[in-house]
Amino acid sequence: MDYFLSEEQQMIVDVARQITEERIIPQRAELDEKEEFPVDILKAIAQADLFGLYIPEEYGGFGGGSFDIVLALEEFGRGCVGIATAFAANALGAYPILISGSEELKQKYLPDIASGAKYAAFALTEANAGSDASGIQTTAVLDGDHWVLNGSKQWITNGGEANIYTVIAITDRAKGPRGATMFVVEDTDPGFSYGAKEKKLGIRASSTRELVFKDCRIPKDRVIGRVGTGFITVMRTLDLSRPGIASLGVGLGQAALDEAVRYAKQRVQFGKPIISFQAVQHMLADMAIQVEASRALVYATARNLDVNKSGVSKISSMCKVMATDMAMKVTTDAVQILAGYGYMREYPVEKMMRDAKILQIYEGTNQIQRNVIGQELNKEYINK
Ligand code: COS
Repeated sequence: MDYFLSEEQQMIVDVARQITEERIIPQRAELDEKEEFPVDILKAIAQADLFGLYIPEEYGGFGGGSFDIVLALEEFGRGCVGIATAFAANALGAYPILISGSEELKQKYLPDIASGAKYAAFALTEANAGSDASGIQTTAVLDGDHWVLNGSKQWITNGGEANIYTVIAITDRAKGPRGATMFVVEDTDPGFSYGAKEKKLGIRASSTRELVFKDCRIPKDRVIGRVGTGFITVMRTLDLSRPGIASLGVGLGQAALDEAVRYAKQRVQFGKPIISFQAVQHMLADMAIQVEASRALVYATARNLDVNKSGVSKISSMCKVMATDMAMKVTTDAVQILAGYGYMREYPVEKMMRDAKILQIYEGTNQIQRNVIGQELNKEYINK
């Protein structure tokens, strides 16, 4: 399908594709096996100026938006969702500053994120607050010219690798979601440390780690937006970032489809390539339909987000659900088509299936996305 990309958009795809072909695909199996963070590949992405795709030019970025980053993430996701996640987590970490940060915070942090000189991460989840995001326990208390943070954050992507963390903490428990505030914490801040690196089923080239705050003191001006607006900043951040996760699903689904078609053309059973059997053809056809339909929805959503800055929760959740459920199904079907070979590590599809699972879980489970969609429908139809 031709999506009639502009010259600039096609250039983003071409640059990301070259990095995927030359750097990501050759290294993905080894980085996955060794659970190694892709430092060199991230440097190559930074050299290609893709870290600042969605950051305004005045802060050293490319000045693009959601559609630009979605195009790059689809390509990286086609190569390796683990490596792509290490890259994507920077945008998730930067969005709170971009959405709600003061001019000073933007000038201080965004240029380094845009150049890839410093990595960013987003810290919301806690041991007892996953889907129930407003149930966080980490606290921040004002003490003179500093905020003092106590608590811990769990399963933080880029944990231990990032230098800039956007963290939500409770500043007034009595106010519920209106009593949460976001802060920037730097890796060198006193009282900030890391827990153990997690061992995961998939996306093993990305780092997932606990963040620990023990009387962590940060300057007063590191508040992102106004005190008490942290939960809304988090929700708006996720509205922006979820299409990125969806695009990883599209790239991954495309990669699994490509592997399955290539294999089905060369695998001979009962004297014929297995692609000539209708059972296999129908599986491939369904995979192709689902990949293309997901891509169309993700592109339409990202283009919409670039125009409408609010009221986008429903479409953002819709494309996240569709593309990531698709990725799980399509990668599972690819393993089925490659059968015994598909189950073995010499072939890439078993890793694709392992990587697909997280897409249905992180940045809000697909059950939470359906809640968001359902609630929005309820609101829309209230007067109809
Ligand atoms: N944009 C702006 N504001 C939003 C918003 C959005 N997308 N979604 C909610 N809000 C506001 C609400 O309007 C409400 O404000 P008021 O207090 O003024 O009414 C406030 O935020 C609280 O909203 P709500 O009552 O809907 O919050 P809930 O505690 O019921 O939580 C869900 C809602 C479940 C949707 C939320 O907790 C969620 O998204 N959970 C998943 C979190 C997640 O993705 N975790 C993954 C880890 S991050 S990698």
